Amino acid sequence: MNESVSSILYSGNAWYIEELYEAYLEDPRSVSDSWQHYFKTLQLADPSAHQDTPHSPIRKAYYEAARRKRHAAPVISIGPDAAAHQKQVAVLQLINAYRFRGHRQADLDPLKQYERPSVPELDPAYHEITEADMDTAFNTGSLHAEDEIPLHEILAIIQTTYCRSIGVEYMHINETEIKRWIQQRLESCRATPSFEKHQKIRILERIIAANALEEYLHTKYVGQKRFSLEGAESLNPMLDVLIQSGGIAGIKEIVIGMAHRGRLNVLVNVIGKNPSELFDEFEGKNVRDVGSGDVKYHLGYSSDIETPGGNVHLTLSFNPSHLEIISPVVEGSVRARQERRKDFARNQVLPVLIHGDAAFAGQGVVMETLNLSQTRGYATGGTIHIIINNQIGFTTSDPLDSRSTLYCTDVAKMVQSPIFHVNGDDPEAVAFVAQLALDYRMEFNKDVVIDMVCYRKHGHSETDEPSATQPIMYQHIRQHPGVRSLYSDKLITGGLLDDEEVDEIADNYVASLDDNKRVSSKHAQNIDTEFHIDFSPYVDTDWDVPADTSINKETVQQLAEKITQLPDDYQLHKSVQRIINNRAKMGKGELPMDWGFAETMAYASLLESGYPVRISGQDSSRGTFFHRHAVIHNQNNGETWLPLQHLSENQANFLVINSTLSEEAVLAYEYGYSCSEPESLVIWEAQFGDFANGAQVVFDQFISSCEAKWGRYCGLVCMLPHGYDGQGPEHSSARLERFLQLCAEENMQVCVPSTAAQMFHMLRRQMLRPYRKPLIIMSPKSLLRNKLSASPVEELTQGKFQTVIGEVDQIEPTAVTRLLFCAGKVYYDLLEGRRDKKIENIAIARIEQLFPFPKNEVRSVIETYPNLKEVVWVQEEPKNQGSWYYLQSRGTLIGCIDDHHIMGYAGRFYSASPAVGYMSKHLQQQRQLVADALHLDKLEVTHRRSVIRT
Ligand SMILES: Cc1ncc(C[n+]2csc(CCOP(=O)(O)OP(=O)(O)O)c2C)c(N)n1
Repeated sequence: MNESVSSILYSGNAWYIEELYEAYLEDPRSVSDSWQHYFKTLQLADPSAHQDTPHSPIRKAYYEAARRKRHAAPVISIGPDAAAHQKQVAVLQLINAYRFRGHRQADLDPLKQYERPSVPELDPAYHEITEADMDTAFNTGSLHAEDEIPLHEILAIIQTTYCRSIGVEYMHINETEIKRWIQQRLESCRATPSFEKHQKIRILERIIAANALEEYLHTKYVGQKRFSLEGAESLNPMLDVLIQSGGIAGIKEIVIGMAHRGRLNVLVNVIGKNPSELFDEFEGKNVRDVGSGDVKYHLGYSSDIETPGGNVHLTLSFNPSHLEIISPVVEGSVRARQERRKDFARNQVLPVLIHGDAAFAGQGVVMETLNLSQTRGYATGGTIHIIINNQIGFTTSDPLDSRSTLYCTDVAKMVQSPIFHVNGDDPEAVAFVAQLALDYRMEFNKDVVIDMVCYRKHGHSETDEPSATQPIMYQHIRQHPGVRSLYSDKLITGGLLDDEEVDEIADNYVASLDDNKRVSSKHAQNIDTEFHIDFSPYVDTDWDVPADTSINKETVQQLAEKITQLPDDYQLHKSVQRIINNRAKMGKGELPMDWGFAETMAYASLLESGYPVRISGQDSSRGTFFHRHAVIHNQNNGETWLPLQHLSENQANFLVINSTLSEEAVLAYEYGYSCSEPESLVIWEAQFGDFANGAQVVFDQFISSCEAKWGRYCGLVCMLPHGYDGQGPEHSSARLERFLQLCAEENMQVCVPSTAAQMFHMLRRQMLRPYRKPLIIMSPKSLLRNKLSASPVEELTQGKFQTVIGEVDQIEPTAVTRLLFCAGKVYYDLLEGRRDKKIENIAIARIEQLFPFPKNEVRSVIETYPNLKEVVWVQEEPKNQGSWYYLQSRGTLIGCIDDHHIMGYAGRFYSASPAVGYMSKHLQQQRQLVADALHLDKLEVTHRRSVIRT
């Protein structure tokens, strides 16, 4: 191979070579001899090269479509002179090098702390181009210039485009069409915006407002934390572009997620919170009458803003301090809003996520959220990510410490996102990039990143001293005039405004703050409430508000038929066929109904009543334990069928999703979804309950506390498979104790259903009651196949969810001296043990809802037994886990027993690990705890007895 050809065959040039190859295939003479020779040998050497070339019909169609869309770029023409051709190739390589790596030499840092790195490929000499070539005219390829211009002009164009205030990474994108689109947008204007006077003044106004608010708060509330935006004021004009241009592009709602930095500023200056509300919060007044409340920089807000394209509803999500966890929450909320609007193109509701540089690079949930972005169950049509890259995370500013990547944004390349780095000191470039990112998102429905490089004027908060750890950086910052002054000067020098006019903008703004006037863009007057989320039916309702969850016999039969009907010629796997056959029998009452049937019937009946159902989790469509089969696979051709989508014409939407292998982002997403859609049954299912620990932050910071902190309601259901089957430490416990510890103030429900019918009624109750609180279910595993837990089909037509199930056998109440309470599958071990040994003085009751604790029901069970001496809690979990500690707290079991009762415990002993790893040991422990509970002294005691009395 010719050396100069081989030297450019590095992967970065693949796109360029692809183009040459395409030209070669169309007309071999259109490329130079050396390339002809090379392509010929390539084809001879590797016949498979043909498979993925434009010869393949798919590729050909793709190229043709791309070519049609592309602007009229001339095909590279290479004349007969080989040396000239080589030079031309070198020039094209140089142009391409700027597309790939120009960002490395872009002017991005307002603090100008570092020398811009030298990048060999950006040096003409690297491509064997000499000074003498500079005046020679070359073909520019597609640089939006005349066909042939002198090389020094080409160089000026590519440097202007790629190395000024905007540094672009986009050549990592696989799709040529997308690369071309970005290239066209950048190169056609040399990445140099030309705003009109009124647009520039609007940008300036937003910068002055951003800056003036911080100064106002600084003087009025001395020493109070506000996580100032100073140094990053260009964020506000950027958001202004997204909102105003978003409105023009047809966006109706924007949901914003952001952390602490600049949040107060965005709330007041962008979303339009009344300044007086913020001032009240600074003064510590309890302005929002919600439970325990939250600090001001975590609060959300909504408003409607006028744009030339109509009103845009803005929502800033409530979020905790835990960095980045708001990202999937926003995505879930956006998806719910899109579905409410039937916005299946996903172009009416836009997610905007504002990140810190350290958090974006450091928090794993960022990657998990990006991984959701193009999946069927989670896509939101593309998110605009904005990084407030102040080049520091608390005290960590050295990239050697804060990340392993060149840029803080590199993780976004995993979804082929283009990345626009932009200097925050150039607000026009910032506004240009915002428009470009928005257009990109609307065109391709994919994620896009704006990395606004800026600085942080003060410490992490205003009470923090930054120069102790960043002395040099803060020397630069102290000398920096600030973007407000830089941009004012620019407009004054350009003759657009004079000093007085600039001062007037600032004075008017401060006067508005003094007068408590709204300072954001114009608020909309005629607000369309059609798509507003209405939680009013659920305010101040109680968990025990009655709900008729039964369905009549005809409905049972009709639904059972529908969920077992399949299209003709549908070949099922034989195990699935058996399950479907059994479901048909269950519907007719010929078989007791199992959990899979009962659950499916709950969904079917809710769908028929107009409640959409959305279930997500790992392998949820089949069910980890092979019990659900919400998606049926045709064994002949792989087609799928979802019976629950074929109930009737007017049914609500059913969606079941095999989620990505994430807990944190997926659970947060479902939380966000359910908070925005109270009329949908939203279920997240863990594969095994303990994997929910990867999402603990979501339980702690959102699910259990969103109402107390922010007054937000959420009806999310979490199914956490739980139960001791001898599968070892990692698959036994959903860590029930943690959920019970989080329970207070009726914040959520924790239930352990023990029969199929209970599952049915519990799921229906979740929607039919006017009550929206999270429901945590310790869901079954081996119990799914336990015949004793199956229910007669009549239980669907009568009854309701029972928070406590009392004794089911014929036990004479006066004979009972010991009452066992338990939850979940251990009940069946106790029942069998007692029946087996014909014990008559022990009654067994199940507490199916552990929180809110059903005191009255528990007490009435206790009162059934006049000669009762002992109330014993029986659990499979070790003593330091499960419910035992919780049940000793006031308001629970201990509060229900009388003075003359002894309260005892039968269960596993204290343990560091949730369960043992050996089946034999598990069985031995299980026998022992049942023996302890049933007082079977004959049983050999092989480990320390675990009955205690308090
Ligand atoms: C998960 C999590 N870890 C740690 C913190 C504490 N913390 C708050 S802000 C911050 C630095 C964030 O840096 P960056 O993302 O760059 O944003 P900046 O504050 O610089 O705007 C840290 C470590 C937190 N809030 N959440």
